Amino acid sequence: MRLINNNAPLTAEIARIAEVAGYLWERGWAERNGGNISVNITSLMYEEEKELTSLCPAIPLKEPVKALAGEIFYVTGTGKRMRYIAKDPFANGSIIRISTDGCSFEIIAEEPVPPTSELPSHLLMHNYLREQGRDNRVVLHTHPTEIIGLTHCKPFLDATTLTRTMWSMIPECRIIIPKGIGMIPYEIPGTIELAHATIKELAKHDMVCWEKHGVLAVGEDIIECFDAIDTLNKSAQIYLVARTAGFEPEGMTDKQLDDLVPTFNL
Ligand code: 2HA
Ligand code: ZN
Repeated sequence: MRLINNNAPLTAEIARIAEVAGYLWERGWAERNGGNISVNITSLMYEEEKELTSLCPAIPLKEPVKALAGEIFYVTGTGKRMRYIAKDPFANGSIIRISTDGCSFEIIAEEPVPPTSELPSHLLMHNYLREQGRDNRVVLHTHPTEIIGLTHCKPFLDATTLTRTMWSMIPECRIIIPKGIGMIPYEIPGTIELAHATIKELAKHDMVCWEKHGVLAVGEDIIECFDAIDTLNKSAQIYLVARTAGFEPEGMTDKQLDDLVPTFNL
């Protein structure tokens, strides 16, 4: 054990990450090693923990993340399955520290588990959000079945159409996802191109769909990120269940949606 075992806030945060990994598996959104998670845990680390020596040589980053210099993240491991992360987050993920020049990272605990292939993308997103002064700690990527299904339907590749239709299925979707949903045309998974396209959309949204691939959400809290994706997927399920039953769902009216704005301070 490299971490100090009486660090209750850190232990609780890792337990919340494991809890969400379990939900992703239970929801059927995490086939094989689908999905990945990174959480900024710098503020939860004891000073001695922040100084831990590296478990492996520093790993260079193709694009520097200067706004994250010295910051510490829990990240899920490459090829690791959510169902196992849920049971043992330290055998299936690791704690990394960004170098002081933002050009590389080191694995400092608990075991030298190589991070997700999407880590450079996650870090670019954390870096961008930090530069914007947004209070972001979490990047969560997963494969929600019904939402991915909708991205196979041309009209929903238009973010405005997707957002309007999903909002109008249930009031909660309008309330929980007030900034709407961005849409990224298909890109190869794990590429920097996908990361840059996502970052553009994060200027306006906290959640983006990746065509024929999945969803990425950012936020302050991992449970809230999960809840937002869960709410969006619920809307997608309602839309599809109506279509399966043979009718086009009516959807809430513009007025019904607009009336939620003052009521819930959206
Ligand atoms: O981590 O989901 O997008 C596996 C993936 C890549
Ligand atoms: Zn994916």
